[in-house]
Amino acid sequence: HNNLSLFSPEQVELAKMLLDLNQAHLFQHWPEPGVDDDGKRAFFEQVSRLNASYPGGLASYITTARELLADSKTGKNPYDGFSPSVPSGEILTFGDENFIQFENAGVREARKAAFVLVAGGLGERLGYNGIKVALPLESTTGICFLQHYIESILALQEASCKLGQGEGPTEIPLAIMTSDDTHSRTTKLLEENAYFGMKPSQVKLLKQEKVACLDDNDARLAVDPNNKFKIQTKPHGHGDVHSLLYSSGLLKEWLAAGRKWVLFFQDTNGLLFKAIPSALGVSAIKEYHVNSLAVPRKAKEAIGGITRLTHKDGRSMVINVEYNQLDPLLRASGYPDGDMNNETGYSPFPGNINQLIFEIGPYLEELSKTGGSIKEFVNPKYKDSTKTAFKSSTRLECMMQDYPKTLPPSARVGFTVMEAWFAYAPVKNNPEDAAKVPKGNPYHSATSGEMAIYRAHSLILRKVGVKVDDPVQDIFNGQEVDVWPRIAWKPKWGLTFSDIKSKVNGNCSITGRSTIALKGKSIFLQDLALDGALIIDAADGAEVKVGGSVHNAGWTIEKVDFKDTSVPEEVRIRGFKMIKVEQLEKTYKEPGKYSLSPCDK
Ligand code: UGB
Repeated sequence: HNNLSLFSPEQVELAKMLLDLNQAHLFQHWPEPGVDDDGKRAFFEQVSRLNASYPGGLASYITTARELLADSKTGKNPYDGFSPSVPSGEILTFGDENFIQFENAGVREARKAAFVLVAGGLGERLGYNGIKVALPLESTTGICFLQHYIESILALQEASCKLGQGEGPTEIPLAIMTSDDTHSRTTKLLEENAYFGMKPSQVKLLKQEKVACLDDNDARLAVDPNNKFKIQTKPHGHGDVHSLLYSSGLLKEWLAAGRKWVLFFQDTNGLLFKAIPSALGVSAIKEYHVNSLAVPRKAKEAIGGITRLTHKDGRSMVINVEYNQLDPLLRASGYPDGDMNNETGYSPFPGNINQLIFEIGPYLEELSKTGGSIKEFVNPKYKDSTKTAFKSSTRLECMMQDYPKTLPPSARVGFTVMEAWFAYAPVKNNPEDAAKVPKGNPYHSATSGEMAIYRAHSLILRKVGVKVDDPVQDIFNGQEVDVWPRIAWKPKWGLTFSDIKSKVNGNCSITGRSTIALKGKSIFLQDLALDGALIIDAADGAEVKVGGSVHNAGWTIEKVDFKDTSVPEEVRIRGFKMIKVEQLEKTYKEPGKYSLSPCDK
């Protein structure tokens, strides 16, 4: 009964399309012409956006939804016909000869890489009110994840360009996928901090759109409970990154500029860049079209399992099976106990850390066929066993690691297993949930994320010959953790194992109560005996040799309860803060050669 002249011809077409898709209910509550006309036009603007941002438009979304909802109703197993087995991949041990070779190859290759950070998720499990990339990586330097990521890419860029002078790209671009939940805060963080030293033109933000919610098995779109002229929407998942890279033209641009690799990574893994150079080396040397990074996985840990799936008809693929599906798949395939640790104390299926490296050429070729659409899934919560009504609206979702599902068997899909201590320390769980994690499984909390960095740095320095004290156990926010000396460094100080090795000489030692932060490229430790806190900041061009005995009251760790709202949220979710009692702090702003060898102090 509405007056069609109120609307543009495109809007009338959208209305017809919705009627054809059995969505007449969307218009049923519309008042007569002249009433709320602006609301009606806004409705079409939203429909137009939803239609344009989904490969194949709303018609395709609704058709797929009906199919997936029908499968879900009949309880169809998405892995029907497939049996799981443990695949074999490249296994890397930090610092050994093999690792160093891959690392060197990776640094060489890095100039031809582009990075993609998926940061559209709000992190419901963490329950933090800000964006996760703004969280401090650790509280010794206080730098946030985004700064650490950007500085790591810049350090890699510099090291790579030095190796391959004169040929190919000289800048490594960074694309960040945001969503309505994170976009403006991510932009603000970058702008307020001068892009953490990256050229603004080097960073591209791609915003993912949410998708329409579904009210029933016939995929009727849900009306927003707070606005009758709006379709309710929810996030579609990190899988959107593929269609966005394709539709924005960015992938094409990268390939045309001579780039070969695209590396995807997630919002809070402070160790990741220790694994990047070697993993990229594996991709280059093994000529993998797809390389997923993995770590040994504890059974039931909330990370997907890398699995070989072999179909009755002979097809076979190596793919992530998401953590909630691995146990039922195993039980249905002759493993009556499901997802269990074996005699090694770990699940036989390596854990997917969702760090993916694709070769751009074959990736773009595949996307020009699919438009970047990824196999989706639906997870409705039904009211009862008849599965006819939902408790609340649902939507289709997709995951970036499902990309290989549509690849032909000829595609070279591999994976690289790293030890978790240097490759994986995400911040995903809130303190209460982390404290309930079964003993021996990783907490994946802000507390464990920070402690993992100190542990990794301590173990790396041990590998290059520094005497580092053993950790002590302590409990923060109900989580028992190993507390190592608080060793922190900027990516430009130590990007690779060889790099770190070249900066440590003689007999160095660090006691368990010590804190050290190395913030410059050319800081060399020579016969340093540290017992206290030492902070060195050196501008590029300032070469500082640090040695001798440094002894002071240092920094102490004070416990904070996560319920104590007088403390900032990013501090209380980790359960401790640093008290800076006394430190030796030196800053070298001018280029030149310096030597710092304080006596007992
Ligand atoms: N993200 C988006 O950018 N957009 C979205 O719509 C949703 C998320 P979660 P998840 O490595 O620990 C993944 O929520 O999905 C970003 C893998 O699926 O932290 O539960 C978001 O900002 C799983 O196999 O993780 O689990 C974040 O950066 C396992 O590998 C990223 O996507 C697990 O990560 C991941 O989102 C892991």
